[in-house]
Amino acid sequence: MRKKIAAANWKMNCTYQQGEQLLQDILGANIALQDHQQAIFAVPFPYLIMAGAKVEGKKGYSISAQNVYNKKSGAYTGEVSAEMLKSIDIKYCLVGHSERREYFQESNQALAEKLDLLLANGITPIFCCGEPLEIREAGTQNSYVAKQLEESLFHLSAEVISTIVIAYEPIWAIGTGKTATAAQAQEIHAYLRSVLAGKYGAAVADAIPVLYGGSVKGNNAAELFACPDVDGGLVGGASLNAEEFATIIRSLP
Ligand code: G2H
Repeated sequence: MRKKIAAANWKMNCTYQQGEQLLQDILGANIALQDHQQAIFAVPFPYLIMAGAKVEGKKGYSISAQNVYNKKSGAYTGEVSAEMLKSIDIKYCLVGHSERREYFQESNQALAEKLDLLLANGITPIFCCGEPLEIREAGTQNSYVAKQLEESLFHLSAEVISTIVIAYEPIWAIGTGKTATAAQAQEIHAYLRSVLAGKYGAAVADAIPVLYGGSVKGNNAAELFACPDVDGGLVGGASLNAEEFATIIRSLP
């Protein structure tokens, strides 16, 4: 069975103390995860070690970075490398969130480099893709996201790509309160899987979890996660509320 994942993306929110409390409250709910279920917290860099200590020994709970630099090491003031993340035992890292693509001009090529560095360091990338509103309105979202996959992922071998996680996040649904309907999510997730199958074969495509992101809440998670090609969610706003994120974790099939 494919992994089912509830991933919190705190973005640039919470002080250290608030973050510590939030984690404590969610973990305090003691939600037992099955072997195929994962709860992941993508927290700001300064909180990674604290968060790692909090989830230590808790089955199915892991910590993710929100970003990594696309160079190995060197004179890049202010940046964080994959090797640094590995050295503090970080298991996951978001790559190419739409906010990074938009505000920091991250190209598909630069994202491919980030993926390679993470994978070389044993960190699982959560690769984000998704179209802006004008592309959805023009009806060309399929080719738009297919290009994102092709340019950032398709240099990977079948064996390696089977280990990553993909998050589909329609930009028009991020933080806007507009969620893609379960039917819209299922349709494009199935399409993404068909693109992966076209390149790597059905077995590889079937192994890759594809999360949905964009205004996932406690009250819509179960319906979205019930779609056959939706393997959980990447959750922003609603992950900042312990009760709501606990509900989202409990909604994992
Ligand atoms: C999409 C999502 C989490 P939100 O960015 O990555 O945010 O749930 O606030 O729409």
